Amino acid sequence: MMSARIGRESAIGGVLSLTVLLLGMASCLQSQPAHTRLIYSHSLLNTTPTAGETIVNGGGTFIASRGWQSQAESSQLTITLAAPLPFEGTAIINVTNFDPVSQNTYEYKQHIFNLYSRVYPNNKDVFYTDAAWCNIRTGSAYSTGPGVAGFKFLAAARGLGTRDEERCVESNTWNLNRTYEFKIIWTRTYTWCYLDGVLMSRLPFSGQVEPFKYILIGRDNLIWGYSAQPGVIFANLRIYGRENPLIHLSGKAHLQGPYQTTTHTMRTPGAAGYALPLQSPYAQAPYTATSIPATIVDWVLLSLRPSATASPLIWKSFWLRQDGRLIDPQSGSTTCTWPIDSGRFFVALHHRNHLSALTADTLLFDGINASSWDFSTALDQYYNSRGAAEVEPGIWALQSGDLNADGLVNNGDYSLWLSASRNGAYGYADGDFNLDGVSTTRDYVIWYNNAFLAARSGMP
Ligand SMILES: [Ca+2]
Ligand SMILES: [Ca+2]
Repeated sequence: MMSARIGRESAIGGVLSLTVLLLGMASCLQSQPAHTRLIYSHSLLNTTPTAGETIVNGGGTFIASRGWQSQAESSQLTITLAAPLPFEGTAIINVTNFDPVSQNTYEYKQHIFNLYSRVYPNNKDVFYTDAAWCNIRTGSAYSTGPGVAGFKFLAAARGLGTRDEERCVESNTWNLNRTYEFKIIWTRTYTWCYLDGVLMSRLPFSGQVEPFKYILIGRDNLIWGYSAQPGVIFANLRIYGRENPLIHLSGKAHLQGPYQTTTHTMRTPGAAGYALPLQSPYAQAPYTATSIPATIVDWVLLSLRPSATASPLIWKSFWLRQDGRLIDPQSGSTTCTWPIDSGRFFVALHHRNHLSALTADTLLFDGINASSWDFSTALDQYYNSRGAAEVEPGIWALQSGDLNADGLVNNGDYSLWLSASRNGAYGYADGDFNLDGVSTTRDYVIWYNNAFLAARSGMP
């Protein structure tokens, strides 16, 4: 009886161990994503850009149909990408004529492939910044004996405090005639380094705030630092991203026109006796909803841009709820999404008769967590601290009256408003600055006050 019971518990223990093992394997597989969408590639046969990047050949030679060869310790092929890489991706490069045993005769530490978020003449200057980097370093220093050599893989997601490193495959022998493939995968948690599809090292990589933008092949810095392994021929650089990228925003803003100090919320069309159109009024991002919740105040238009003056990367129509929360009409959720790669972007908020607003700074979109921005808390949440009015103490709202969307509230808007008003516009109308369903002198007063203040958007 006793022995049967023990046996059963052992069996349960065995099942539990197996379950834990399988769960562990599953989470390990989950955290090693397959990035299959090509976002950048270059043959490395020349310096001709393929995607707006700049490529500088520092002391190497292009060999027809083979690639770029590092000729000396000082050799470097410097690739400055046109756009930063996502916060999750895979970089692959092929090397031939590769043997760290015989080619690392001068320096113990020689580099082959480096990803950086920023670069300096001496790249140790990145240590005390928020920079991110990954290096594959070779050298006879990383060897278990004569005739063999391997690597050190180094990575830091955010400055020296996050740096980690690991020696790997130090007993490898090498064949100059073979083609080897190096692969670095990075995510929000780890970075992995592979040789010919076999994992060499995995290092922690959490907290990255600066996306990779520089690829240094050979020497790992601009002037001073670790040198290149001479003789190696590099080719066929590829960078992949997530198959279905998505970024997330949790946002809040108020509109001056419909804001009511009695309820600390915005007036809704239902309460004012009219209905919102099911179709977004913004031509940049057409979207038609099947129904619109009664708590929604109006359609708004959001765009993302890498710099304050850059052209928008993407537009999308959203809803603004009476409490100021942005709602994604596709999901009805307060988490707003865009199907693009992670990165750092400014967010612009546009409304059909209020001044446009731009976030005062870039937001980091990591592809996993929702970034948040609240335009309602302070004027300095707005780029250039302009374009908002304090509608009650501590509550800021986009200023109303910009009917022609030129970033100013002035006579140009008045003319348009006057014709709308004379037409007796009611319901959903652009001349309705307070969104109460009719164009009246109440709207004129809003326009007048903002025009008197020479209200203008802070968006460049
Ligand atoms: Ca205007
Ligand atoms: Ca009105």
